[in-house]
Amino acid sequence: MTYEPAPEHRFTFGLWTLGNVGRDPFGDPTRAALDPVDTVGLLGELGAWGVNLHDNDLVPFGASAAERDRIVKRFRSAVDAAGLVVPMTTTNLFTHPVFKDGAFTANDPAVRRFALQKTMRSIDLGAELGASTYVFWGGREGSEVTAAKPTGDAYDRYLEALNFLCGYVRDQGYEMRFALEPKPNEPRGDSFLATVAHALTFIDHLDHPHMVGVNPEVAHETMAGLNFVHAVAMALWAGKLFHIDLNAQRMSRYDQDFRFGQEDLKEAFLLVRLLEGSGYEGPRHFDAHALRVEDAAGVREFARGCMRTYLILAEKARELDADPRFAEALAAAQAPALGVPTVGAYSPQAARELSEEEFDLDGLARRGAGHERVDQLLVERLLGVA
Ligand SMILES: [Mn+2]
Repeated sequence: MTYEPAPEHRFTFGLWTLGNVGRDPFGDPTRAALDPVDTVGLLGELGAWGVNLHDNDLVPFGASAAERDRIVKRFRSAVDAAGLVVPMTTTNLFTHPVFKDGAFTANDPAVRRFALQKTMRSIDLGAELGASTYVFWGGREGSEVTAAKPTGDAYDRYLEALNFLCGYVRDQGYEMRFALEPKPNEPRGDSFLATVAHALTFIDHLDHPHMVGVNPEVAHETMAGLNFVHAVAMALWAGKLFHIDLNAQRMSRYDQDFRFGQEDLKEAFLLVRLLEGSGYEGPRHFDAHALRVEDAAGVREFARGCMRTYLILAEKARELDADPRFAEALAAAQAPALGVPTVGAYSPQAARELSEEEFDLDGLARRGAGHERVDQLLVERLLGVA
């Protein structure tokens, strides 16, 4: 295996990822800004499938209609020349000071209306570029002062915004689905739609829930101290994994957006194994950036590293699942038995039979689970000594 990325692997990067200039809350940029056309060229050269963007990664805030059209046309040519696609786009509702108190959940109704207008224009841009997924990361939807922003009202306004935008997409006839991206905090003290489970509950209340899924991100769920593989598995189980943001993160830190696989290799491995075994056909999107200490060569190394690590882990997962010792260990751990219904659907007959069943409770309680051997085989495979 050469682990060379190719378009069929469906790897994508945002303009903002390779274009990250290394600014942080304490320091100025360490790298020059990249022309989106150059980013697209680099992605094509590295074997990526697609490029994603926020409206303002491409078109500056406040650009005239003529300027916008000129920029989009030039970008479109570069995307085509590089053999890429634009599968996902999103809106920047967090950089401009007007969004300091949020966008769809800002207390000021004028800010909320402007946020919707900006998003409609950004959805038009996505449709023009052929994007089939539109991501909503909450950005500054949240607060530091809970008493100043009634939470139930905020969720009412969030719901109203998403319902309005679903209506807009349907009315325009765009083939586009929405994916909500949860995050527990940062830049706000507390964010709305904090986790994947929050988002799944929210979606059930929408007018067109089938149009809306989730875009889980490794870093965001990990910041909340949660098991990311569980979150993705639950999204798949609910039929709601519309997109995914891959990166790496240590728990209880700021949003690190590290190269995929930089931290917690075992979780990265389990995630790749889950995605590759699930039938998920969407993009493998890296929402990450090179470390602030890197230069242009480091940015290239970062992008190649994300994709190579994914391909290496996918191969390890195939090897593990083809290993008869691992299958035996899973059988001994009764993992396949979890796929067997417990009692089936309720019926008076089934209830009668169950009420008469006798159990060897001492025997059941004494039985070892066999989980240690499963994990050790997995670790040895990951370490390359299997
Ligand atoms: Mn993200």
